Amino acid sequence: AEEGQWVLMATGRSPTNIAVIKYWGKRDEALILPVNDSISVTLDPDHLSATTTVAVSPSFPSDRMWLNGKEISLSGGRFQSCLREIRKRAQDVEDEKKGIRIKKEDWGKLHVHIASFNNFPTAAGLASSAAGLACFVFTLGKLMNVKEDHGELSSIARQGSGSACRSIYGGFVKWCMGKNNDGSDSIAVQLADEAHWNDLVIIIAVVSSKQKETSSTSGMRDSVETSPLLQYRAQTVVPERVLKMEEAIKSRNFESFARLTCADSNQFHAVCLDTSPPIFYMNDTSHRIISLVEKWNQSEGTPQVAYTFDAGPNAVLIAPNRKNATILLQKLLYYFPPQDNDLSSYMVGDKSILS
Ligand code: 2P0
Repeated sequence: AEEGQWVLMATGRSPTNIAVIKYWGKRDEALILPVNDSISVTLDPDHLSATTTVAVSPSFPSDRMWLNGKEISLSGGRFQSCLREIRKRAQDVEDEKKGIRIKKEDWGKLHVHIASFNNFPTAAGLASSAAGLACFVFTLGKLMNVKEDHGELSSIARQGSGSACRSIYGGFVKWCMGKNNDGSDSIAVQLADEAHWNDLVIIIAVVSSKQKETSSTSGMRDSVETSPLLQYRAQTVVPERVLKMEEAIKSRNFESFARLTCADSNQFHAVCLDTSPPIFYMNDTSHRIISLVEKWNQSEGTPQVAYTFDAGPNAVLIAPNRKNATILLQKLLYYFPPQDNDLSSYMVGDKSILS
């Protein structure tokens, strides 16, 4: 092909992840370094994931990006950070069939076009930035023949959105906060792979598909500046909880996993309430779902299902098996009949959440 006419492309897919030990608060805003470790479950890519195609061509005069078919601005610092970090690590690329050779020193002169699609409603407030940024970094790395390992890629994705670093891996993932000031050790590690705890079923109850009022980024900034509970949580509660959660995951101990997951979600929302001015992410329906689960768990004497809520009112419910998932869906349908129109359930994972 003549110069200026060729286009080279790569496509990738990344699922979103749900934190069971929450990330809330940064110690460095520019590098996105957190105040505590966090742990998450990466979902099955068939359900909530981003698919991204990155193209490069000498005929592209600038970097451009489309999200769900609509062009969005790439001028935000976070995309630029990821683009810069991947470009720095780009290697020689050769595509004999197309007769394309790109020397690593030439990548700086080439512009990229990025098209990303979510297979779930972006507006539903279901952690779309985690999947999107992880996918962007991973696919760009593939296109530019970047040789760095998953840990290094997670560190780059982190600079796009904190929670994105955990979506570089499937299964159960820990984001280690790290000690260094340059972020070199603030990376994600896989605790257990996709096949480890196959029986778990995740159900997402969409309480509201409205966009959240307080963004995570500004919400956690306010919490760091004003919440005394956040300091206590980060220094005293989370370190111990992370160890217990790692143990619960390793031994597939659902009782311990469920208690830790619910407690951590509740403490995260307590930190939000402890922020000045207070941040309300959950609503009345969210609270009713918590009561429903707590009553069920108490009546059985041991957790039947775990709940966790992120920066919005939607409930993420984790059942230990299909039997409990089915009972849960029956309860949700009974207490929140569809004509109420304030809650629709979305079941993630036919056989399991993990594939
Ligand atoms: C988490 N959340 O651990 C927590 C729980 C929301 C509640 O990570 O500023 O979108 O891009 O680093 O990653 C949401 O925060 O924030 C989040 P930035 P992000 O999943």
